[in-house]
Amino acid sequence: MSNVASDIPLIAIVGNPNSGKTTLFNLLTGLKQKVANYPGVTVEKKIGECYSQHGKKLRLIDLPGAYSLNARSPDEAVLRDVLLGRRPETPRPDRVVCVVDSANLERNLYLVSQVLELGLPAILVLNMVDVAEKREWRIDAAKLSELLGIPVIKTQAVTGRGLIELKLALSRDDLPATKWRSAVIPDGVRTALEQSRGPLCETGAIHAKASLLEPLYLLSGHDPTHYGIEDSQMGRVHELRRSIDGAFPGWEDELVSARYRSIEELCAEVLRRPDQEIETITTKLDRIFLHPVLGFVNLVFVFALLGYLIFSVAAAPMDWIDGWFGQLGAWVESLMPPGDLRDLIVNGVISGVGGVVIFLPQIVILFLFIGLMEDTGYMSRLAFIMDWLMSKVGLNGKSFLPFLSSYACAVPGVMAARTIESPKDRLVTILIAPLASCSARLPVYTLLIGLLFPAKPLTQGLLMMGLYALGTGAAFVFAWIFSKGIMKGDSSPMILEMPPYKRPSLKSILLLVWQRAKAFLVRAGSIILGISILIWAASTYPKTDTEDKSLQLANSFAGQAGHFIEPVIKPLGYDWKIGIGLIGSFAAREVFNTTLGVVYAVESGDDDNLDPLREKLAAERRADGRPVFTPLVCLSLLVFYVFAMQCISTIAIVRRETGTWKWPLVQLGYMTGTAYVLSLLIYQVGSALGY
Ligand code: BGO
Repeated sequence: MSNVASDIPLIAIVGNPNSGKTTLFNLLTGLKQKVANYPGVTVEKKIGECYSQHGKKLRLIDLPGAYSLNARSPDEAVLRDVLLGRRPETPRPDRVVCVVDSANLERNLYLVSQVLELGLPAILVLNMVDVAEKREWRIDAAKLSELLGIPVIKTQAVTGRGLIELKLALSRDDLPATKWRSAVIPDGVRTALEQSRGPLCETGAIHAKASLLEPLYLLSGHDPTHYGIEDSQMGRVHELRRSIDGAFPGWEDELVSARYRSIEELCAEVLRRPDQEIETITTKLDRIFLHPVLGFVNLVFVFALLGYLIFSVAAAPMDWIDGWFGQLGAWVESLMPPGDLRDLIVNGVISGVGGVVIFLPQIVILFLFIGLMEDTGYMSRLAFIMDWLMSKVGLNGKSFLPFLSSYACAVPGVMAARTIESPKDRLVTILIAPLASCSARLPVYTLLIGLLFPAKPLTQGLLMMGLYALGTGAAFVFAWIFSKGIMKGDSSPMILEMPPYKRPSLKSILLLVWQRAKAFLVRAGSIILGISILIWAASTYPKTDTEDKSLQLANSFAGQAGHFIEPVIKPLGYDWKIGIGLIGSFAAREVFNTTLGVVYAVESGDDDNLDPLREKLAAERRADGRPVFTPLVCLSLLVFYVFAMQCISTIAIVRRETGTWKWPLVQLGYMTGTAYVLSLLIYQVGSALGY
């Protein structure tokens, strides 16, 4: 999105993540906003318009949340670069609105102190005053304003409280910048930074007229992505950094401490807390949900309940959908004369798409559950309880939220890893994210578990939970291997926001469920439909001059492909028809069901293709009369699907997020390799033991 340079002032909203910036931005701009990405990075850029209390037009930019300008993540690097005017496509803001969470005043003031020092006219917004008031914290805004020399306004962005005062302050043409300095750069360091200016100019990192803060933040940043610096020049930047570190050991830590000391002094003057922390509902509930033992018991209970609901509650609506697709197929058959076109519609389109759409009820339950956990604030507690487990494998709790979203789909999960500061932790999280059993695996799990334990919802639920646990456990093991053994780099300490619990909003949960259900149906109606037609065509052509449908299938393109890979998958217990399913599902996992649906429908001809797929699989026999889908084969397949990397979209997003093909290929290799070895072990050992 280009920004037309104009005389309308550009106002940046900055603050820590979860301080309420976006809520405030939405409150000010309403629907007048545009969302795009900053070029070169996957960080969201939000620009909007609003009017001040005196009717003056203003442009607002909601900058990425950050804890410090010493950037540790791409989000923080973008914030630093925009505020320093280092991003040509985004003009340097004319003013800043610093948003802080009043209930976390000291920590939030760290970033504010750095931003204010940039010398821009500023307003400080003390948001979430309601939370601070509940705890009986008294913040003297007038005194704070006097000490900082800028307007300080209390708001509650979710209700609009303080909005008028903020808009009045935004109207001021004489908005001041602060004179407050929280940290003074020692003379020696200042000289060294001055001296680094020349070499930094040569690398193209800064302009000759750049303020001293540019070398300061570039040389004390921890994120390797420096905007506008060629990779070939980064060596020079690191060299400069090392030389300052060598001459003034610990200079950065000293600056950090000095800043915190000034903030403490400031807070001592303006903040009064009760001697004893006030008990809120949140602190009471947290005593249970964050308890080392009770919290964990609760977590297991929540996931067991989810597994059970997915099988018990979803069963009836799944039967209805199955019935509707059956009737639709029968109806089309009764209307059309036999032939390839009827075959395509009934066996390709209806069987293929129906085989996936039937899982809609389970997807809806899964997302209702996720929505409920997110909207009540329980999700952040889950991340907190998992922190100790994560720390055992060399990660921190921040990796858990991206991992948790991967249970829905690895694509948003991988994207959510952007919030992790340490590049190493971020990469490890991206590598293990697809081991979380995503919703595309659900159809495959359900089909195979149904074959293993027909009509036993409790056992089915437990096995389902077992598969989720297997994927999760494996993710921890691989995280440990990657972070301890293979990759180097520091892990950053966890800074996790714990929002107060709140009553879930039915509207926002239903919106989430609707969006996910829609995405699922759109996928079924586009990608899955396309693949179904392809698979139908591959299983129908070339035509063999025979009445025998099985022979026709075996000679088709799909049959030939299945036979081609059969030697590789036979040791796992799979035949060539399962092979066709495996090949199909390398694009997307749920295509396994689609493929088998199409393959068996094509093979069986028109007469009995309306039976549920599970019954057809149960009846399938090998040449020697033994069933194809024995319990051992089902188990081997289930384990294969827990581990194998079968998702083009995830591969594409990992390529985009890591900027190289190396990592998606590593992921494809280690996941599919593990899937193969474990499925092989299960089948071979199980067979040897006589199962
Ligand atoms: C959740 N008061 C209170 N009490 N909450 C506020 C206020 C306020 O003044 N302002 C914002 N919030 P963002 P960033 C949430 O989403 O604007 C809340 O990152 C939840 N969500 O509603 O996103 C706001 O842009 C589940 O809360 O912040 C949001 O800076 C449980 O603060 C959160 C509890 O606001 C962050 C809260 C699924």
